[in-house]
Formats: sequence, C-alpha cells, structure tokens
Amino acid sequence: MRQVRVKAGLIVAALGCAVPAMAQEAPAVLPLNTVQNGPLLVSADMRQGTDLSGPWHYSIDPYRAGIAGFHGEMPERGQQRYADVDVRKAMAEDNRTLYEFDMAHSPTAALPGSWLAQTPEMRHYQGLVWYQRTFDVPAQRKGRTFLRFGAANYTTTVYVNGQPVGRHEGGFTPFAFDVTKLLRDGANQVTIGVDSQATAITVPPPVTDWENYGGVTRPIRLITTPDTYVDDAWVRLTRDGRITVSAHLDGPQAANSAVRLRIGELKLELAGKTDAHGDWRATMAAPRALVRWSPETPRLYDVTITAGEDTWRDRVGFRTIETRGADILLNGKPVFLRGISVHEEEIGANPARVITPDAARALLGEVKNGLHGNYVRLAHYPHSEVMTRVADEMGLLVWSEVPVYWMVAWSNPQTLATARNMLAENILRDRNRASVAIWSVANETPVTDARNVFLRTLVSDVRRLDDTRLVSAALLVDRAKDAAVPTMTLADPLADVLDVMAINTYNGWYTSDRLADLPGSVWHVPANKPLVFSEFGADAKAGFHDGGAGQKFSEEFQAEYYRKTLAMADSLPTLRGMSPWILKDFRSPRRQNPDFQQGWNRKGLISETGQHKMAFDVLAHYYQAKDQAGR
Ligand code: GCB
Repeated sequence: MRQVRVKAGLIVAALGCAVPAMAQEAPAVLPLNTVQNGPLLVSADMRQGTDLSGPWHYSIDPYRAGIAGFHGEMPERGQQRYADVDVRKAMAEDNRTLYEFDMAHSPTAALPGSWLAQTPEMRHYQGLVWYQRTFDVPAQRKGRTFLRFGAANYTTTVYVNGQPVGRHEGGFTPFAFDVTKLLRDGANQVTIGVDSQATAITVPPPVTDWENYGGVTRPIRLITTPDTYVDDAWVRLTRDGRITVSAHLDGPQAANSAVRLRIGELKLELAGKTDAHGDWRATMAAPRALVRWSPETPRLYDVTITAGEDTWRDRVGFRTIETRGADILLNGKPVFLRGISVHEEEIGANPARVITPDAARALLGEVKNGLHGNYVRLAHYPHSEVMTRVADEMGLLVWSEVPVYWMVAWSNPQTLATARNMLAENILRDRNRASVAIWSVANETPVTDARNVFLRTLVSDVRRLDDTRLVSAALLVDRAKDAAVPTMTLADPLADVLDVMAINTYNGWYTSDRLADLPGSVWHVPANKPLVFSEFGADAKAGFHDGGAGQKFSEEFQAEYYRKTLAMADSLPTLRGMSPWILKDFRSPRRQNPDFQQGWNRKGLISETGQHKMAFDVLAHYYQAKDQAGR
C-alpha cells in the first residue's frame, strides 16, 4: 500500500492503521473515458435501468484537495471524498484518525440539477463539488452493469466503493462505465467529483455568453445488459432510399454472432452475422409502406435489434435531408427552415438546467405551436437527449452543435482531441434521431489558419460518422466600413467545406445601423449553397414599453428590429432558413445592465418565466404566412 505521509497538524496519524485498507489506491488522474475506450450504450434511455436521481450528499472542494493533494502528493485519506469508510465510526474508534470530510453526513441536493440553483450560497460557485450516494444491487446478478451519465459539467471523476472508475471531459454529452466488477452484494457507494471550471484549453473556453451550470445536469442511471450486448446501432434511411443498419456488439460473443433488425409495423426484417470485430451492416430498399418522417408527419417506428440475449430498442423516423444548389431538400422537397435558437435552460425564475420531458415540451411547444416553426437550433452545445426525442415526436428539425465557441485554443492538440470526442459522442448519441438535420461544428470563430485546420478536421469527422445529414457552422461576416447602406461579405474559407452556410447577424443592435436601412442591406454571399441566418436578435425587457420611441431594450424596438430584419431576409435569394436569437431570455453572467438585464441575456421572444414579448407575434405571423404559402 502507498505510504501515507504524516503531516504535523493536518494528519495526525498514519491513517492506514486506523481505517479499513483500500484494495487499491486511486491514481491522481483517472483514465479518460472517450468514444474509443468507453461503452457507448447508444439509446441507453430506451433500456431498463435504475435511475439514481434523487438526493445525493455533496461537499464543496474549492481548492480541489480531494484531487490535488498536498505538497504535490496524492490527496491523503483525510481528503479523499471517495473513501469507502464510515468516517464517524473510524474517528470514534481511534481518536488519532482525522477525516476532513464526511460525505455520508454532508447536506443533500437533488440530482440531476446544477448546483447553481441548489442553495443561494452556491449560486456563483465554479469549481469542484463531490456527490455521493449509496444504492443496492441484488446478490443474484447476471450480465454487465453500467453506470451511465446523461451529462455532467465539465470534468467528472467517478469512484465506486472507493475504487477509481474513470474520468470524463465535456459538459454536454453522455458517458458510461462498466462497473460490473466493482459492485458488491447489497449496499454500494458511488462518489463523483464534478469540476465546472473552464480553462483556456477546454471546450468551451471560460468566456461564453451563457451560464456555466456546474454539476450533474442529466440523469445518472445503472443499466444492466447481458454479457454481450448491442453497444452501438444506427438505423437510417440513406439518400438512395434504402433502410440501412449498422450495429456493433460488445462482449465475449460479439464476433460472428447472429443479429436481426425488425420494424414490426413495416413487416421489415434484416438478419445477418457480425464480423470478427462484432460489427454488422445490412441494407434493403425501403418498403413502399414507409411513411417518411417530416415536421408535418413526425412518424416514428419501433425498431429492435436482437443479438443473443440482448434486444436493442429505439423509436426511429426515416427521412432524407440533402442540398441541391441553394435548396435544402427534405424527402426530396425544398424546405424553408422556420426556426428559433434555444439554450438548454428550462422556463422558470431559477433554472437549474434540468430538462424533463415536460420542460422540453414547454420549450419546443412554443416553437412548434406558438411560432409555427418547423426547426430549432439547439445552441450552443449538445442538449439533453430528451430534447431531441421530443423534437422527433413533435416534428421539429434540429440543428445540433458542439461548444466550439468564439476563441478556443486552436493550436492545442488536447483541445482538438476534446472537441473531436465531444462531436463524436454527440453524433453517436443522436444518429437515430430523424429530427437532427444539421451538425454544426462551431459558432462565431474568427478566421485564422489554425482555426481553419481545427474546424476542417471536425467537418471531416462529421462526414466520416454520418453521411446522411448536413454540416454547417455559424460564421462571421465582414461588414464594410463607411458604406452608405449596411454591406456584408461572407469571406470565410470554411464555407467551402460546409453544406449549409450559416451567418449570425446583429446589424441594428450591435452596430449603429438604423433599422430602417436594414431591408436595403447588401449581402455578398456565395450563391451555390443554401444560406441560413443562424442568429439575429435584439434585447427587450418583457413589460418595458417605450411607445415606439426607438429605445433599446423596449419591446417595441425588438419588434421593429424583427420586422426590418425579416424584410432584409426576404431580399436574400439563397436564404433557406433562420433561427433568430432566441426563444427565451437566458442567464448570462456577462449581461449586467442593472436596469434591463440583471444577469440575463434579454434577446428572448419570451421572458425567463414564459411571458411573450411583442416580437414573438411578429415572427409567428411571418412563419405562419410562410407555412401557408408552402415556403
Ligand atoms: C452571438 C452568440 C450568442 C450570443 C449572442 C448575443 O453571436 O453566438 O451566443 O448570446 O450573439 O446575444 O450577443
């Protein structure tokens, strides 16, 4: 066992003698879980499992003592929050023993949910928080047990029964660990350390325009599978009209194993065998009876893949999405994307970034029913899988993106590896969602050579992982100085490798342009591809009216900004959609105007509590007219 250093005044005894020995010491840095080495458990939300939502004990660790240790050493027993020990008992039995934590008697918080909304003292906490709870497992266990996280922001370290399990980086994508061998009959303990701190090399970096909701924001579940199970599966309609399945089995019987895809309602069956790596791919012409998924007919089918003792399930819609010249074609027909951007933040005065199905329906219902939309931009990072499920059910096309935002460390190989892994985790999670139409690799990233190399790598990753969807990125445009009318040029070389060009534009809000001049704006944009406005918007404080005096932050100004920007949009011949900024006011620590913002970005068409602003109706009427005109 590792030598425990004795430090006068801090640790008064060599702890090894006073507390139960751990079978294995935890390494200071646990192995990183990635798509390459971790279980994928694709469509895990359709598998049976034990939800570990509910009260967890927590303990803040602002100096990261439980990880960083002391004098460059490993953390001592007295600081390791993950120790598998009855702290009160150990200290009572031997008064030389010192623990500077006691997770089992620490306060509790309900997970999932960011700690920012947990207590008033935690409202602005950024750093490391430890969570711990116990759970029971039956003595009669079969197969494998995984601990699966929907998401935890940003770096997560996981321990089971005091044993190191692994680490994950990235706040918005799922990860899972096979914990079968670490479990014991009856009560088990799980401890996780979640560190929300962004750095110059994280994705995203520290400066963004949204709240950095630290903590466990999506459910943690225990999922049990047979020894060999379907780890990854992708069922889709390819552009040539074929239903194609790819699956990967993991486990001792993965190679040369019989597999079968069934879509009962279509009487469709495909059977085959995995190869020596556990992979299977098969394809057949789509049956004539197939009803294609679209916003108007969001038809989903129950799909199963059976392999040995395992059955993988999902509800999948089938549609094609492609471009032809400047058009976006959904199921072969041109579509205009009537959208809006949304952050992952539930409607309410004190959001905790907990997206329940009801919270997702409340947000997306405003898009679908309120705005007459057919599209949503899930900004600026992968949203909860609940959102893409609900988008599938309601019939909303989705733009899905990774938080490669503003200024990431373009030349840092670790940052690139992080971004690539995040992108892969997002795509692998949601490849079966018909709603997802566009993968975006970045938002508003100033052009440099290093940035171009970085983003091109991500674009080719998307194409390698998914050849059935479109690739985009929200780009910046050059604005001519001293031109008589607003004049914009898209000169970003990344546009060459994208399927859809996307532009964020804020003329008349962040620029001194007069709103009246917007409809006459001049745009120089390549004409060979579809263009979308990924953002435009203006702040308004709900309830603040200026009677049309043109005052920023008034509802009237925002409404007029929308009228004029929509008129400008109408003048762009290749514009094929838009996702104005944004559906709902969202928390942003950089927005501190005391009269209007108070820590919220006020560009929402509804307030944080759901109050509609005047501009909501402007956009709703515009979309309704487009919808009725079939454009
Ligand atoms: C942008 C960013 C978005 C901001 C928005 C704003 O261009 O992409 O994250 O929140 O502008 O409100 O300024």
